[in-house]
This record gives sequence, structure tokens and C-alpha cells, in this order.
Amino acid sequence: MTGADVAASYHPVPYAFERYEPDEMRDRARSWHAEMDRRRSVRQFSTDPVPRGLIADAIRTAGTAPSGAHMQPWTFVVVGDPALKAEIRRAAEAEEREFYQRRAPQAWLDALAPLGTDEVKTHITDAPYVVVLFRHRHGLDADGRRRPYYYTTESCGIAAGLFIAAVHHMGLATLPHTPSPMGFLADLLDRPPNEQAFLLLPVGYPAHDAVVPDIARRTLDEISVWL
Ligand code: IYR
Repeated sequence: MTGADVAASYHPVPYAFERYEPDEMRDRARSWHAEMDRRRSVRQFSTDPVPRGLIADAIRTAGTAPSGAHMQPWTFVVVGDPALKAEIRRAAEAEEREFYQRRAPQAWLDALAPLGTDEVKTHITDAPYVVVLFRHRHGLDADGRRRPYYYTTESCGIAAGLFIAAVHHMGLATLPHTPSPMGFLADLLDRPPNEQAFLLLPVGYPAHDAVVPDIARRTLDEISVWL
């Protein structure tokens, strides 16, 4: 083994953890839930510009996600160029047209009906930024050899959740969009073969006349079991 191949060893450091008083914990828990409960997936965006620093902050937050063996198996590609967004939209709508008109089984279309989705994806060109999260299936060492990564789907799912929460918290909106199949994104955005598109997230202000489906969230009793 060369020096670079020697496994890193464990060097723990103190964790500066702040405890809150019980009342403050309850207030924080409730206000955070209330804030997150106001979040909605938005499909109609304003073209109003958004400072790029806000996108950077949301990505920084996403990058705090825990990941398998701390491999941080993600790349966030930020697309602000209108021509590139238009190309992405064209390719996404071609896949979605196939999905809605041919590929989707009737049960899937029925499940989507209350959400009002279709193959028209104006959010890709209207939102000032489209962030594409790429999952690293494995890493590459300095010599280009494969380095295994672990639980990359779970890791990217958690990072996406933190990104969505960060975008909402800063006063913007997003949508976890999954054009399927998503292979065209790696081609258009020139990503290496170990990276696979995981989610497309337009970010911006909702359009002034944006609407959202009238859906309800399952209650605590419906989503939890306490033993
Ligand atoms: N990818 C398609 C279809 C779609 C699928 C699911 I599951 C959704 O929750 C919403 C849409 C689209 O984006 O329209």
C-alpha cells in the first residue's frame, strides 16, 4: 500500500451541543412544525430573479446531510442559463409526454389526477434556477479506480429533504421533480459516468397566481406507532 491508500483512523473531537430549556424545546418543535407544514410543492414559478447566494446557502445546508460512511455522494448542478434550462425542459417534456400518453399504467395516472400534473413543465424555464441533484453511485480515487460508496440513495434522499426545507425556510419554493428516465440530464449537464441524476429541483418564487392541489397530510396517529 502506498501512503495515500492507508485507511484514515478515528480522531474524535468534543461535540459542542447546546441544550435548551424544556419550554424552549417545545416552542421550537411547534414553530418548526408549523413552518414546515406551510410548505407546498410548487409547479408554477415567477420569473423574478433570485440571488444566487441563496441557492448556494440551500446547497450548503443540503451538504450537512448525514451520508453512508460520510462519503457525501452528491453533486448539485445549478442551472441558471436560460438556453440550457430550455434544453432541459424540451428533453424532460419529451420523456413526460411518453409517460403520460403511453408508459404510465392507468392506476398511476389515477393516483396523479388529484395533483393536476401533466407533461407541460413550465417550472423548468420559469424558475430562475434549476438545481439537479446527482447521486454518486461510487467514488473515484486519484487514479480513476472505483471507490465503493454506501447507502447513496438514502443519503441523497436526506440531502434533498434538507435542501427542500432550506429553500422553504428562506422564503422560496421548490418542487422535487423526477422526469423519468432521467438519463438525459447527465448528458446535457456533462456529468461523469459515476453520477446519476436523482432529482430536479426548480427554485424561485411561486407565480403570483400559483395554485396548489387541495391535499391533506396524514395525521400523527395515521403515520406513527408508539410501542
Ligand atoms: N414524473 C412525472 C409524473 C409524476 C410522478 C409522480 I410519483 C408524482 O408525484 C408527480 C408526477 C411528472 O413529473 O409529471
